[in-house]
Amino acid sequence: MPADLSGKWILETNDKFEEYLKALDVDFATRKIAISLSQTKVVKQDGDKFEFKTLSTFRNYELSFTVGVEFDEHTKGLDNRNIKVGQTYEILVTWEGDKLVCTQKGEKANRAWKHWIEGGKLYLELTCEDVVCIQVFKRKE
Ligand code: VL7
Repeated sequence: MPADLSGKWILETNDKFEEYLKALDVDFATRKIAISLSQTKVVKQDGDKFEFKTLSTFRNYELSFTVGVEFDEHTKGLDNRNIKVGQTYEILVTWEGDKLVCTQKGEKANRAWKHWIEGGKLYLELTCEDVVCIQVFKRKE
């Protein structure tokens, strides 16, 4: 039985976020703004259908998908790359136990994210090349 990630979450800690942005080739000025932001994650989950909203005063990012269904992603307003999520005959947005795992195939090696709930908090692990950023969100009332 997969986890329920639904809700409104606010960023509490953001370990190695600037290193992650560097790995994505985000420029210095944008990095300095990005690391200072409060981020809110709004997750809607209906079975295997997901809607993620990452909100901030600077930029917002929205992504909708169904687990097991291939889609392309354009990280518009973030690092502006085209990413293919999934590969023929392979499902790359999956549940690995209670972790929701997304592998983002594109120009950048080893790019992925994972979400899970631990101790009532929402975790997001963002990976690019050899950098692993861990974001922890608490429930926003
Ligand atoms: C993860 C990382 C940042 C450039 C602006 C920063 C604005 C607020 O992939 C993400 O979420 C997934 C998993 O929850 C669902 O879409 C977004 C945060 C952004 C890349 C690149 C910095 C410019 C931050 C949007």
